[in-house]
Amino acid sequence: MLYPQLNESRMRVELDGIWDFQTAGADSYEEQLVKEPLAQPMPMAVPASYNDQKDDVNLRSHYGWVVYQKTFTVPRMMINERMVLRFGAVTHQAEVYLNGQLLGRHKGGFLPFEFDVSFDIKFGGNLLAVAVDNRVNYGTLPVGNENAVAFFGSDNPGIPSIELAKTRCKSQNKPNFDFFNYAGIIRPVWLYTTPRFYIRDISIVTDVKHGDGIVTCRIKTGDAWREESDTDARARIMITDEVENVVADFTAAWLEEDGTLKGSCVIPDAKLWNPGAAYLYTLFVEYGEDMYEQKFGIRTVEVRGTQFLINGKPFYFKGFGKHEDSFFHGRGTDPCLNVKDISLIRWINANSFRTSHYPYAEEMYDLCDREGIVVIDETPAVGIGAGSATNPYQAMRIHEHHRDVIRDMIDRDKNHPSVVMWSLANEPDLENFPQDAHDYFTPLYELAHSLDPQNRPVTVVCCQNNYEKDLTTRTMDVVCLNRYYGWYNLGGDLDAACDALNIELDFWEKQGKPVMFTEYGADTYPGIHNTNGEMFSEEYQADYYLRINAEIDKRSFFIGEQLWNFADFATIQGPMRVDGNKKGILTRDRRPKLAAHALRQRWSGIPDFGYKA
Ligand code: GCB
Repeated sequence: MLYPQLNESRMRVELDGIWDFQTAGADSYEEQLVKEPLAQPMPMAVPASYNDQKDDVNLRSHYGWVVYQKTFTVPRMMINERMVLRFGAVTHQAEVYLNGQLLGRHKGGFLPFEFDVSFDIKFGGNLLAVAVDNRVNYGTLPVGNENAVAFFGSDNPGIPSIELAKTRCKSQNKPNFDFFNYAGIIRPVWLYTTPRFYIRDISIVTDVKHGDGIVTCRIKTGDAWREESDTDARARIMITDEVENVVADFTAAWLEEDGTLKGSCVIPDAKLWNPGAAYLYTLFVEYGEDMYEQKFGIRTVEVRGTQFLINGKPFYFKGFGKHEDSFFHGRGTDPCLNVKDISLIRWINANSFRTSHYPYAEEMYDLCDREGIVVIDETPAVGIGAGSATNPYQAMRIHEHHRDVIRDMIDRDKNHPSVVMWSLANEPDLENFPQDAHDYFTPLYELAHSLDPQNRPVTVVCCQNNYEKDLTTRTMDVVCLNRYYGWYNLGGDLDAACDALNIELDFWEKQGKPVMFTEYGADTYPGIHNTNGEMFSEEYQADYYLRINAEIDKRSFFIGEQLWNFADFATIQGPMRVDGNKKGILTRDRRPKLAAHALRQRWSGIPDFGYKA
C-alpha cells in the first residue's frame, strides 16, 4: 500500500490534531455515538494512544470500545478527484463511519487501511467517527488471555477465595505479552486524492551485477470507476540519483501474467544502499494524469551457509529490540522521538533493530532507509501460547488473521531497503506441541517468501525453550534466539549462565544456520549501584553483556546481538515489573545506563561487515 503523497497529481490533507472522544461499552457502543456529534466529548490528541493523555485510571485501564470524532470540510479543488481516507493504524480494531454511514471495519492495530470515500464525502461539513476496540483475546494479534491468567500475574490457581474473586472482578484485558496494551488512533490520518486512473501500488526489486544496478519495477493501477484493467496501459518511469541526475528513463508495459505494468533498467556503476552508508534513488512513475515518487535503495540480501550477506558481504547485527513507547504518547507516532532514537542508535554504534513486537509506523522505516539502519520487521503475532497448557494452534482463532498481517506488512514495507528480514512471530510456543507448531509456521514461512518480491530471509523469533524439541526454529533462514541465561534462568550466576549458553550454542553449531540473539538482557533499575554487581544494579547489566558477549564472540556462526531492550518501557502492572520493564540500555526518557557506555565502546570496534569472516 502506497504512503499518501503530496505532488503535482495528488493532494493530501492531514486530519491529525485534537479530536472529540468518549468511552463506550465493553462489548459494543451505542449507535448514536457514531451517528451524531458526541454529547459530552473530551479532547483527545491524534495520533497517540488515549491511555495516558488524561489522569484517569479508568482511561488507563479501559476495556472495550471508545469513539473518536472529527468534523472537517473538503476543499473544493479536491471534490472531483478520487478521494481516499487513510489510517496509519488504529489499535486494535476500528469501525469507521462517515456522516453516519459505516465505511468499513479493520482488524489489527499496527497496519494501515483505507477507504475510497469519493462518493461519501459531502460539500460543507463532514462528521468522521471512529469506534475503536482495545480488547485482546484468542482471536487477536497480539494475543490476550481468555482465562484468569494475566502476563506475570497467575496467582495461586485453585485457592477458592481467589478463584471466586476472579469471577467477580471487572472486565479487563489480560495481555499475553509484556508491553502495555496502549490503544487508540495511534498513527496519522489522511484524506488524499488521486486522479480517476491512478497508481495503486509499486514494487521494486534490485540486483547488482558487475557493479551495475538492475532495477525491476511493477506497477499496479486502478480505475476509480471500473474494475477492468486497461491492457494498453503504459507508465513512464524515471530514476534520479541523490543529486537529481536522471540515471534511467524507460516504459513499464502491461504484463498479462500478473496484470501489472512491468519495466526494468540497468544503472551503470550503481551506488549501493549499505548499513551506515545509505544511498537512495527516486523512482518517478507517471501513469496518465497520476504520478508517484518512490524512494528505493539498490542492495541485495541473502543467507548463505552461516552468513547473512548484505551486498554479498557478511553482515553483523549490532542493536536492539525496541518498542514504540513514550511518556504521554503511549505508542503514538512521534517523529521527534523517532529522530532521537535513530540518533541514539548511531551514538551507541549500533546498526540495526527489530520492530518488536509489531510493525512500526511507516515514517520510522523511511528514516531508517535514509540513515542506513537495518531493520528486522515483525508482525504483531506475540503471545501465541506462551505458558498455556492448551494447544494454542487449536485453541486460538488466529490462523487467518496471521496470514492477513503477514500479507499487509510485506505489502506495506516491501520497498524499504532498510528491511532485511521478516519475523513471523515473537516467542510462540514451539516446544509443547512441536509438530503442530511446525505445521502452523511452515505455510506462513512459505507465504512470506512467496509474497515478498525481494524474497528476503524469514524467521520466527524463539523463546527460551527446549531447543531439542522445537522443530520450527531450525527450519527458519536465521535462528533468532531470545535468551535470558543470567536473568530468568540462573539469575545472578553469570558463570553458570555462560556454561548453559555454551551447551545450547553447541547444539546450534551443528544445525549449520546463522544464529543471532534477538533478545537477551537484565532488568536494571537506573541509579542502583552495587560493588558486588548484583541483579537489578547497573553494574550487573554491564557485567551481564560483557560476559555473554565474550561467549558469542567465540562462535563464527553467531551473526548478531540485538539486546533487550533499547529503552525502558511501559507494561501491565504486576509483581515482576516495577513501573514497567527495566531492561533498557536507556531509561524511558532516553538517558544512558552504565552498560550503554560499555556497549558503545564494544560496538565501535565491531565493523558492520566481516566481523567473523
Ligand atoms: C521476552 C519477550 C519480551 C519481554 C522480555 C522480558 O522474551 O519477548 O516481550 O519484554 O522477554 O523482558 O521479559
